[in-house]
Amino acid sequence: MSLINVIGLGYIGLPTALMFAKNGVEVVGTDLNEKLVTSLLEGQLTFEEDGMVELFRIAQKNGIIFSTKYQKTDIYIVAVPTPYIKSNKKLDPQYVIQAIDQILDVCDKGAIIIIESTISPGAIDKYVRPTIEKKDVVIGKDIHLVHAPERIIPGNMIYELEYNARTIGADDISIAKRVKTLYSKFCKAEIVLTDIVSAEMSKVVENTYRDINIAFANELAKICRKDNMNVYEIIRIANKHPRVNILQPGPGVGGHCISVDPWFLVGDYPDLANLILEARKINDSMPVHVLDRIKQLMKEYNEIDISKIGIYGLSYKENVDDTRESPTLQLLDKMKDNLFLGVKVYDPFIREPMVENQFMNFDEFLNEIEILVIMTAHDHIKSKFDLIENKIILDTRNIFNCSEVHKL
Ligand code: SAJ
Repeated sequence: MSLINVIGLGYIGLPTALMFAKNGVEVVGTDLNEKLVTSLLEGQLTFEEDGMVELFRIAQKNGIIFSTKYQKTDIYIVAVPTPYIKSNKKLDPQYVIQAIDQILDVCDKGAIIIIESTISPGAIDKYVRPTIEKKDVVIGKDIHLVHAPERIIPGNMIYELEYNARTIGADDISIAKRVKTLYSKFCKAEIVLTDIVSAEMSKVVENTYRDINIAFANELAKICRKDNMNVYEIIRIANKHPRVNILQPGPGVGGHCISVDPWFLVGDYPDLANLILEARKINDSMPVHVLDRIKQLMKEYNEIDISKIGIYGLSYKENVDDTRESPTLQLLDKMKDNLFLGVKVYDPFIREPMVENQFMNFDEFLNEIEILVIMTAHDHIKSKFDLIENKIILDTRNIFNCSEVHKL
């Protein structure tokens, strides 16, 4: 098996590179960020994830290399960021295009470029093929294109790398089969082969489906709040129906996937993507709903001082240190707009200061507050009820099941 060069060592590229290295593949991980590469070369991981430390040690033992340079080889895996452009909601393909350009400068003839980053349907046709053709490189002969979108979930990435089904989209079935053999080195689940556009679209559809489902749960939460119904009880009962599976309401949808991918469809199909847009709006409205709930509680408890509000959880979901698109950051922005100044913040996973009045010690944080707003369901808080029960608690994640705790 030849060397593979993984381009982009972030949340997806790094664990993928380590997994290949663990399973006997010769791997070079490349990232343009020198600080990141230096840190990996010194044996320091760049983010926390269950099982990563052990996986990293094994990959190091097996000789994984990290570099800022693209390698001359015949298999590339591209896992670079694919943000959306805020003004028109379309995919921003600049990092993918840069990666392709640099691969073409060094690759062997007949190389396979596998794009793992999530991209909008048609992005390979629109941006990647022209980038290649501009260099007089013939796709299907000098270079082969594959889209193999990842599906792993932060917090359970290492397990899911092995056990999630995968999709491989290629122009040519024989190339798809070669890439399937490669991923079968660690992937024990089904690997579906298809064309490139179907792979692009199915990935975006999966995350959009979840966004819409969560939006439904969030809308139900607002309806139930209006007439004092228990949304969690109602969803629990409805989900007993064999063909119903409603997700959970929450303070908003964060992360780099579910809150981003649906925008690709809205951006490319503005006249058609109505339900998708509405779901995005509902989920994006949840931090404001949380703020309204805080205001209600302040009234109910006789105008508690704003500086006595404590926000627990900065990351976008439980047990991770990832704050991308976090509902808490959106809530803090809304609070600032509403002159909610002096609000205290704590997250056991965030050890560097990133917002104002952020505490690094849980007890000191608790000493300063009267209202505790739980934004993230870290395991850390679940065992701490005895420490917080004297606070006014707004539990936006439905962790605590008792009548004194307030909900969305
Ligand atoms: N959320 C809710 N209610 C729910 C479930 C989630 O409010 O019932 C919120 C979470 O708190 C979070 C956001 O939605 O803020 C997204 O969280 P998530 O756990 O659903 O998904 P991500 O963004 O961490 O990862 C997803 C994964 N998708 C799932 O279907 C679980 C993963 O499989 C994808 O690979 C990843 O997106 C991606 O890269 O696309």
